[in-house]
Amino acid sequence: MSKVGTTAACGPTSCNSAPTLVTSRTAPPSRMGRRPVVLALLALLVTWSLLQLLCQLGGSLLRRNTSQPVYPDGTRHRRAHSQVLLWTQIRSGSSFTGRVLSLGTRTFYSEEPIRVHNHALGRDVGAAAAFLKDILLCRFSRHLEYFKDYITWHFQDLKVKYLCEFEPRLCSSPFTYEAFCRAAPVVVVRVVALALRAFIPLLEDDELDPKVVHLVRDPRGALSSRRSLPSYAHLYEEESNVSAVCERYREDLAAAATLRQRFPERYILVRYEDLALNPEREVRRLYEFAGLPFTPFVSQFLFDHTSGLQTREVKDAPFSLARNSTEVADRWRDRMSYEDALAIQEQCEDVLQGYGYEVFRSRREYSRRGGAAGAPS
Ligand SMILES: *[C@@H]1O[C@H](CO)[C@@H](O)[C@H](O)[C@H]1NC(C)=O
Ligand SMILES: *[C@@H]1O[C@H](CO)[C@@H](O)[C@H](O)[C@H]1NC(C)=O
Ligand SMILES: CC(=O)N[C@H]1CO[C@H](CO)[C@@H](O)[C@@H]1O
Repeated sequence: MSKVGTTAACGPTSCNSAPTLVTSRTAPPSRMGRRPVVLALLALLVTWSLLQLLCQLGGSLLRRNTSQPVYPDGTRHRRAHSQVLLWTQIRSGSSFTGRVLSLGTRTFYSEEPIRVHNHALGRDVGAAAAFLKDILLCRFSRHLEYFKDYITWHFQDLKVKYLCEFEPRLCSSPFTYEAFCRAAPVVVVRVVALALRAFIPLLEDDELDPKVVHLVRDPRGALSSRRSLPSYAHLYEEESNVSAVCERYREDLAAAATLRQRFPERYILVRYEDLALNPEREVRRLYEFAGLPFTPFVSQFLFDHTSGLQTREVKDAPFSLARNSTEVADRWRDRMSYEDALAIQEQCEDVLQGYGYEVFRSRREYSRRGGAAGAPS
């Protein structure tokens, strides 16, 4: 598995997570020290998952027999869990956000494999939606390729990561994953490849109960970050071509308006920059939306990973917001020339305004950093 970590290192949004994994593997002292903690966590997790599963099974059997109208309209059957889709594009902070959403024991975290492993599927919205549905319903055994290539090395969900480090054989079976996934009250899936309109059929599907977290980043920042990726990180033409990128943002903006109107409680917009500037406020909002308890553990995690005070964490933190996140939010302006920014603004101005980002009108404005002065137009 460590071989996978070094070669196929680039996931949809993170190229830095895999090397981290490798580092932690080659550091035996800290692993040894963590063993009792891992065991305890694991025992807790297994017990808790089994209980959840039993409750759900018991609940659904009882309900099926005794009371017919679980749902008043009689068409919807009882769902084992709810689903949260983290809908985003690459280099937009979704590794961090996904990690934050899957901190507690109530979630199970998956990734859509479409961008990296099945890119062509992304062009067929119907087929992609059907595939996503299987992931949302934890049907991993129907997609063994997905399971083998993808899940096993993506350790965003620490619960699964510890489990696999502790007992690799458990992680070689899709059924283990299905059991853990089904036991979790909330399944979180990160979606990177697809335009937001692909979400609409999932909302209309009676077997699902999905919500969408639409995570966006200033396209100038996202493009700047994509341009600084190493060459082995595969970037698709539509992810680096400015006019194509702006078009994707534009389409998503239109889909967002539809979702807001038709399913107001199922859609939330989160901006990378707000997350970086006010991590706790934004994550509280996210947790409430997802129906997850915001615990002191989450709060501590956020502080450790965004305050910039935990220098020890910087080196082995697998996400981009691990430093002083206030500074990270608009660091792209140091890397991108005014001319490059102008070229993007030319194509993206409506999009920037639609998402509430500042459009710079002069070189002076661009180089000025005035905190609150950069108010959305
Ligand atoms: C970007 O895509 C557009 C079509 O969307 C095309 O006309 C243009 O040549 C592309 N630019 C580059 C640099 O490839
Ligand atoms: C983080 O960056 C902001 C903005 O540059 C600064 O005001 C703050 O003091 C920094 N925090 C730490 C802990 O360095
Ligand atoms: C196991 C159990 O409780 N079965 C009951 C299901 O409901 C029918 C009536 O609808 C009963 O006859 C069964 O005993």
